[in-house]
Amino acid sequence: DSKERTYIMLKPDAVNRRLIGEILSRFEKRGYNVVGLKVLTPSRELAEAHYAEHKERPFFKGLVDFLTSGPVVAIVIEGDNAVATARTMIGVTKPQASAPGTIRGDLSIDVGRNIIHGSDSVESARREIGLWFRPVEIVDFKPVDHAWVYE
Ligand code: DAT
Ligand code: MG
Repeated sequence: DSKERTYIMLKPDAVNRRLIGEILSRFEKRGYNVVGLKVLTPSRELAEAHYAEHKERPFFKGLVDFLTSGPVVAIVIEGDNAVATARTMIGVTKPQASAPGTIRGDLSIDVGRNIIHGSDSVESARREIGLWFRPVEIVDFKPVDHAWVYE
């Protein structure tokens, strides 16, 4: 399914460190399409809704403080197996356990500054895209090189 979508978010550390282009280019070069993209500083309500599954965890407040501290880049990526492949490209939650070659493994050190979010399942992706984007903010398009990326 070359139309699978995932929600990717560059956190305030990535934006402040001017890593937007570096990170976005990895998905683009791989062959994934950017079909939604915006910069915003999320409200507390939005950040808490995004991380609702972690609301009882000790790091929740710090996580929400961090996410609301500065701009994030909200992104919808589309392509075959986008959810799982993006997670592989991102690495694991702890940057020091993330392999070199992954985004976190190449560009971050600390779990609280791990620079990027990626949806963990197709269900989460649907929920998160709905939280961060209105339908009109996501485009339906097929790049002209489609046949050079997919057999
Ligand atoms: P992921 O972002 O890899 O999906 P997660 O959903 O378990 O990881 O946690 C969401 C974010 O919360 C994670 O990117 C960074 C932060 N976090 C997770 N575990 C943490 C911990 N033990 N200490 C501090 N922050 C943590
Ligand atoms: Mg997660």
